[in-house]
Amino acid sequence: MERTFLAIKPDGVQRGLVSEIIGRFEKKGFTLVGLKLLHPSRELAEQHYDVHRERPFFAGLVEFITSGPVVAMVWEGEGVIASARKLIGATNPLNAEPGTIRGDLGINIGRNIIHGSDAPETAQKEVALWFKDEELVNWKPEVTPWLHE
Ligand code: YYY
Ligand code: MG
Repeated sequence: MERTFLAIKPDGVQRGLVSEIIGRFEKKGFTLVGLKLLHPSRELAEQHYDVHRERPFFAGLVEFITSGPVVAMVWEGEGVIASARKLIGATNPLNAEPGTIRGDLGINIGRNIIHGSDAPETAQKEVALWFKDEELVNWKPEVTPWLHE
């Protein structure tokens, strides 16, 4: 079953948006299989955003992501990687559609509340970077027959 890595960034945690955000993925019908609150190290943040290392915003991005606790999560479900990206919305909250997390809750690209893996390869890499195997729970909600034909 497909899995993706999502992280509520320090702004989302500081603003008290954790339950609001987790609720959206729960209500959609995806399954939470990993969850922890942690204050990311610089090393973890730099590895996570390695593809952006040469971009002008990299230093500020790492500074921000390490500035406080983050809620790291793994969610499971059919099509969860692409669907979560849709629920999250465009990178710049000012361009994100209403109804998306960034569209509803944010106004600034450097404070865009949540991260979501963008493809199957990155999802696999990010899940492995943030979680040990034993931190992930294999389970199937009883509600499954009511979500799938
Ligand atoms: O995947 P997503 O988070 O939507 O955007 P990315 O293009 O991967 O950029 C990662 C992260 O970097 C973004 O969430 C905010 C920040 N950022 C920025 O501060 N300024 C930019 N011009 C582009 C991205
Ligand atoms: Mg990205």
